[in-house]
Amino acid sequence: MNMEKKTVMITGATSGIGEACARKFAQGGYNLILTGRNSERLNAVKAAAEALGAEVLVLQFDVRHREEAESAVASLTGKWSNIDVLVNNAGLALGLEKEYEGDMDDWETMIDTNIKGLLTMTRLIVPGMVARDHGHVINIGSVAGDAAYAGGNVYCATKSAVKTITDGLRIDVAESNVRVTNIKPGLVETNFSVVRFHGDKDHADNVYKGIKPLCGDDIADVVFYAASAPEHVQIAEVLVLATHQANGSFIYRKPQ
Ligand code: NDP
Ligand code: 8X3
Repeated sequence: MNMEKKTVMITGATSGIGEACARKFAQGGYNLILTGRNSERLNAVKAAAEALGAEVLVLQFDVRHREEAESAVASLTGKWSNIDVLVNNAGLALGLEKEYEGDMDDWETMIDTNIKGLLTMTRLIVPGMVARDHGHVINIGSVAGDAAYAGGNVYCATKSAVKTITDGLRIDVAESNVRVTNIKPGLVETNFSVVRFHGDKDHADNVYKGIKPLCGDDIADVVFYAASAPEHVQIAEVLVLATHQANGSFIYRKPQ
């Protein structure tokens, strides 16, 4: 039997959770649309996914640039325009300063990427899902969206917005078979902390001292599980924490 493969679009597929999702969905028999800013990294992830049997299309753009996103999505034709799953993953934290000392450019970058970029992709992709009466939007939120932690202020607010935007979309598509999921990871060891601390690798490594953090594959497994549930089952929200993390603020670290 020649079953048509499903297609997943993953934003921020060049690293960490997005890259792990690319591998997982390739292994799971999907074709992939990988989006990101770094074409060299996109092509490396593409080659790895093709080696796992997926057909892969790469779209290079920055989710903060609405026109780039619009023309990338408009370039999709044929089977590539029928997206079954959108994983809104592109995102970042910058800084851990007190709110009254924070860098306003960092705030703008986080808000433009984590909130406005996610909304742009949702606005561009979901109409097709509604028209086909089929699809799944999986947003990568965070435990940070549940409550603020020290220095988290604006980043936590963006992930809180992801929760509300996800819940709002779920209401707006409830008449259709489109499903909407918010996956909320805790500590995941990726490039996330290196980016947060503006390239300071030692500082980033300290975040994961004394605890075994999650890895990108742990989150990709949960994303794929949600996407694989029967169509009448909507995994609305999942909080995924390392075993020694209790919430955004409380982490038990083994003495070194
Ligand atoms: P990484 O830094 O490893 O990956 C982030 C990805 O997002 C990269 O591919 C990055 O691309 C991309 N990205 C960032 N800004 C943009 C942009 N403007 N346009 C397009 N792509 C962009 O971190 P993670 O894999 O950990 O992060 C993925 C998501 O998971 C984020 O939304 C993050 O907030 C969330 N998350 C992470 C947790 C963690 O502890 N790691 C926990 C909870 C949630 P580039 O290399 O070009 O910057
Ligand atoms: C990423 C997890 O705890 O660093 O969203 O905010 S945390």
